[in-house]
Amino acid sequence: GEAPLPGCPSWPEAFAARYRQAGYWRGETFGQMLRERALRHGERTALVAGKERWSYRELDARAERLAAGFWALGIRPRERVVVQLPNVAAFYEVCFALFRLGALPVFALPAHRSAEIGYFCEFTEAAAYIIPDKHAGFDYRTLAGQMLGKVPTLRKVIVAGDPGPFLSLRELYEASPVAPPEPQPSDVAFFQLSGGSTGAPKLIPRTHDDYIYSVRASAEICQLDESSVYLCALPAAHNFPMSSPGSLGTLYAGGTVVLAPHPSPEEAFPLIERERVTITALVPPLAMVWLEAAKAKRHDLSSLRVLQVGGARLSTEVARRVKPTLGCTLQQVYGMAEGLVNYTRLDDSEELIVTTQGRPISRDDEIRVVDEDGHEVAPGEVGQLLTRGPYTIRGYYNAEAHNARVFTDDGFYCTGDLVRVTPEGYLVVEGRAKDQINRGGEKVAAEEVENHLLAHPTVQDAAVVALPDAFLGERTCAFVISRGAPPAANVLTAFLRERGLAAYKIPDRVEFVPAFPQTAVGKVSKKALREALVSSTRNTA
Ligand code: J2J
Repeated sequence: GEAPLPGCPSWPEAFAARYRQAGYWRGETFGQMLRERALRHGERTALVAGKERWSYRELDARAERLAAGFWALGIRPRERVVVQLPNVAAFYEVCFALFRLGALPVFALPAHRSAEIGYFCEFTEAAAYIIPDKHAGFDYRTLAGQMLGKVPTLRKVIVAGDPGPFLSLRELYEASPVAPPEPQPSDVAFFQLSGGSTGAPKLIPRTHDDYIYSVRASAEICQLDESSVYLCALPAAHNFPMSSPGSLGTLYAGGTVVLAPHPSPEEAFPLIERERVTITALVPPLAMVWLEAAKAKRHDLSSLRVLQVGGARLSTEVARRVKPTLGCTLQQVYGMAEGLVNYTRLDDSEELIVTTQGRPISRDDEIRVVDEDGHEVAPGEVGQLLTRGPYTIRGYYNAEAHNARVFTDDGFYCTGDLVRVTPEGYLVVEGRAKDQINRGGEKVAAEEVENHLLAHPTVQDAAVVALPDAFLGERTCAFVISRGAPPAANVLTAFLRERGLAAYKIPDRVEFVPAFPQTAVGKVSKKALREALVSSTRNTA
């Protein structure tokens, strides 16, 4: 085969050989997988989205023609394509077309704006950007116009919908069929985004081999088969609804993926009733909203067998309500776009299901729980989780210095999560050692927001911390030391919005302070800031 993509650390040959030998990596690509499913399940429904219902044959045929269309446009294997689509059928034809061509999607979220998209386009030297026309009141074509003006590598903007001045996805179907060269199973297939804790988001290179393994094994753990109907209510491009087992796991198993345009009960419950949905995935705040709404019993949700909850810590109290209220099995999912995914198993005891975040997919997921000096803690003690395995990356894309910090010399990924391991070998997430806020499953890197705040002339220094919240788990609070008289808080939040920062990263609260508390070594003590906030909130409540 060809040399690996530059800037993408890979597994040492001895590990790769072991993972193949053990049958994890089976030498399959996503392009081949869909083709094979189309042969096997031709007329079964692969996808339901709005008025669209695509059979496996149709999805495969569309991906094939679109791959030819991308090729005719001049998009070549290994070129990066920023894909920012909401939960629409086009997302999947675009993905599979790029997979088949070996061009590499960079999976942006619909909430991202010019700050994030500009960064992804520039950092990956993207050749194309694929968007909806409008979604949730935002016109992505305006954003695309700005990107074309500032990213020299960007040659094409492709719109799923009314193209305005750009190319429409539909036009690409008209290219004459060609069979572009197909990628190798060991090639990088796409980039996922890291939740991150540093100034710039990191890109996660996932190969066909490693991702298909995680998808296949996840589908088995969740007992998916041809009769499974998966409701994709979270943003389709996120790693959780994409692969744990998500829509790709459902397609792997020959089931049906139903797309919800929005995860609210108003949108999702009628779909569950109409399509007889058997499994879906939520973040904890949504699970709480669903449990409340289900009490009204306005919809028949009896087809639902599994409710997966993950992305942030689910409280034991809420976890206990799932089975009595929805009549289905709860499955806790603790995963990360970098790789490792843990599941409670469907036949686990209720106690394990409600009190733990599950155990790894693979026997070859290696787990180490270490203290601040990197020494393994005693069994059952809390420490940082390090992991290595057949679907966990060995490094981020083009990030040598950062990789040296968050991967050990022997290739373990330092998750930044504080966990303990139960006697049964299940993980419980106890906290975090990384500078990140987990806002109801949406990850905010403190430093990224701080850097944007520092660009404002009145901001001398900024520290972003998590504020405990009953609904989201955490909200963001920005502590700011101002130069001279502090501006109004909404001047700063408006400034961040103008800089094109995604809405979920805008601080929920801004507090002006004369100085930051410091640690013994003279760094900003975020712990002391958090504590000050909690006690002042208590005082004002
Ligand atoms: C506590 N924290 C959790 C959980 C993730 C499946 C499920 C989730 C993700 C995901 C994913 C948690 N309890 N159950 O990619 O395939 C926090 C941890 C973790 C970080 C990863 C998947 N589940 N977390 O959330 O890349 O801090 O992936 O390191 O977005 O979310 O975030 P992300």
